[in-house]
Amino acid sequence: MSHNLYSVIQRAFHQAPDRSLITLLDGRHFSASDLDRDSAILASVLSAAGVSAGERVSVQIEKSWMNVVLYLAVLRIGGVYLPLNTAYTDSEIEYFLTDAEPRVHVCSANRAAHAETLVSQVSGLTVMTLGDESGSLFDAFEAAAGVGSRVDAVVAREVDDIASILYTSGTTGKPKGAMITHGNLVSNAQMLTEAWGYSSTDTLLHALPLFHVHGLFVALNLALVNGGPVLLLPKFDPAMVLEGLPHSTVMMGVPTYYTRMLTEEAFNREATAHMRLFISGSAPLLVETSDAFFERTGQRILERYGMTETGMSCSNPLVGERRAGAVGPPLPGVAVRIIGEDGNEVPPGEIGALEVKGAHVFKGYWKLPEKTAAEFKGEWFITGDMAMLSEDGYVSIVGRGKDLIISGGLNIYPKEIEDVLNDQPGVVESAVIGVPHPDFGEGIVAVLVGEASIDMGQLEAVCREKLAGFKVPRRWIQLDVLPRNTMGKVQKNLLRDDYNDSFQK
Ligand code: MLC
Ligand code: AMP
Repeated sequence: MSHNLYSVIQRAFHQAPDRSLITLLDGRHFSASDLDRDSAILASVLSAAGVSAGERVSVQIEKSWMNVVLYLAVLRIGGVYLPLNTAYTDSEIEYFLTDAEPRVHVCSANRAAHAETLVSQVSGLTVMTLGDESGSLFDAFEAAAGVGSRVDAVVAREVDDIASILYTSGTTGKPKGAMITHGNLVSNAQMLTEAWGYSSTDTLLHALPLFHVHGLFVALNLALVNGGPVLLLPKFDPAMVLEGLPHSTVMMGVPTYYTRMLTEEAFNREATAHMRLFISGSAPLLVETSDAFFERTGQRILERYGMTETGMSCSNPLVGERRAGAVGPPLPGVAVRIIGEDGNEVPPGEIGALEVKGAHVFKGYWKLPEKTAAEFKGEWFITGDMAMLSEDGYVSIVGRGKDLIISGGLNIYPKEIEDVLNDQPGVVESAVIGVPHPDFGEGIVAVLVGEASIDMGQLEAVCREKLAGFKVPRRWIQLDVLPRNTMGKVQKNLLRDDYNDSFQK
C-alpha cells in the first residue's frame, strides 16, 4: 500500500469527482476531477524536465490555482515540494537553492533572471516560470494537455519518505531544511479532521500564503483530504474575507488577520453567521483579541499550536471550553511533556521546556544530522517553546526558549539580522529584539553599538537588499554599550523593557 499523501487526496477526489473544489473570487472554479487531471498533466511536464522520486522542486510564486496543481503534481510523482516565501530576496534564494539542489525551480517571471544565474552552481537545475495562467511552466502544461500527455500513476511512497522540505531559520547559523514526510502530513491531516470535525461539507476560506505550514499543510491539506471546497483568496485582505464569509464555514489565520478583521465595521454577527469555525495559530492570540472577537461575532476563536518541524501538536477543543490564552490539550496521537531545568518533568502549573512526540514529528534537518540529533531526546522533539500544563490538561505557551521574533505570523531569527548588521563598517555589535506591535504582534527593533557616524538609513538599505522585507527592523537605536550579564551574554530582556513602547501609537 502506498503512503503517498496524493493517494489519500485522490481517494477523496474519486468520491465526488464533479464537486467544485477550488473556487476563486473571479468566479473560476475547478472540480476534483479537474485537479486530478491537471496534476497528472503537470506531472508529465515535471517528469519530462527530469524530476524523479525524491528530487526537489523549489517554488517561489504568487498564490494561484496553478500553485495548488503544482503542489499536487510534485506529490504524485513522489517529488519533494519546497515552497519559498515570495518575500525572500535573491541572496536568500541563492542559499536555499544551493543547499537543497532542486531539479526544477519554479518562480515568477520577474525572479527568473536571477534564478538562471544559479544554474551553474546547482547541478542539473532547470528554471521555469509560473504566474496565474502564464509562464514557461504554464505553456508546457498547455502543450502537454494539447497532446494528451499525462502521468496518471501515483508514485508509491513509504510513510518515512520525504514529501516536502520547509526551511526554518535557527538561533545559530543558516536556515535549516525541515524534512517532512508523507506519514507526517497524512497523520496531521487525520488528527485535525478528527479534532475539528472537518468534512466535505465544509468550505474553507483560504487567505493564508501557500508557502508555510499553516496555509499549505494545515489549511489546504485538511480541505483536500476531506474533498472539501476551498475559496482560494490571492492573499489576506479584509474586503475579500468579508466577501467570502457568507460562502464559507471555516477560516484559519494568524492573529493579525483577526485583529485586522476587528477594525472592519462590517465584521459582525451577521457577516459571520454562516461560519462554524475560526481557527488561529502561528503566534500567540492575545486574550483581549479573543474576547473582542467573541463580543463582536458571538464566536470563540479556536486557538491551536504547532511548528514547521511538527505540524500541529495541540488544539483547543471543538466541543468544550476554548480557553483564551491556552492552546488546548495535545491532539489525538500526540504526546507532550514539560521539562524543568533539572531535566525532569515539572508538575502542572509550573513552567518548563515543551517537548512533543508522535507520528507528526518531522524526519530531521536536510543534510544536518548533528543539528537534528541536538533537537531530539530519543523520540521526543525539543520545540524550543516554554509552556505550562494546567491540572485539566490544557497547554499554555508562555514564552520561547529560543531567540525568536514572530511578526504577523512569520518567524524572524534575530541572529540572521544581527549577522548582516555586524558585517557593516562602523558597527561594532548589534542586538535585534521583538517588542509589542499593535498590528503584527511583535515588531523588530535594532539596537546598535558602533561609530557615532553610523548611517541608520544606509544600514536599513543593506538589510532590504539582503533580507526579506518583513525581517527589516522598523526602529533603530544606538547605544554606547549593550547590557550584559556576568557571563557576558547580552540581556535582551532589559532592552525589550527599555524599548517596549517603540510601536505604541
Ligand atoms: C508584510 N510585511 C510585514 C509582514 N508581512 N512586516 C512584518 N511582519 C509581517 N508578517 C511588510 C512588508 O515587508 C511590506 O513592507 C509591508 O508590510 C506591506 O507588505 P504586504 O505583503 O502588502 O503586507 P500585508 O499583505 O499586510 O501582509 C501582512 C500579513 C502577512 C500579516 C497579511 O504577513 C501574512 O499573511 N502573514 C501570515 C504568515 C504565515 O502564513 N504564517 C504561518 C507560518 S507557519 P516594506 O516596507 O517591506 O514594503 C507557522 C507554524 C504554525 O508558524 O503554527 O502555523
Ligand atoms: P514556525 O517555525 O514558523 O513553524 O513557527 C513555530 C513557532 O510559532 C512555535 O515554535 C511557537 O513559538 C509559535 N507558535 C505557533 N502557534 C502558536 C500559538 N498558538 N501560540 C503561541 N505561539 C505559537
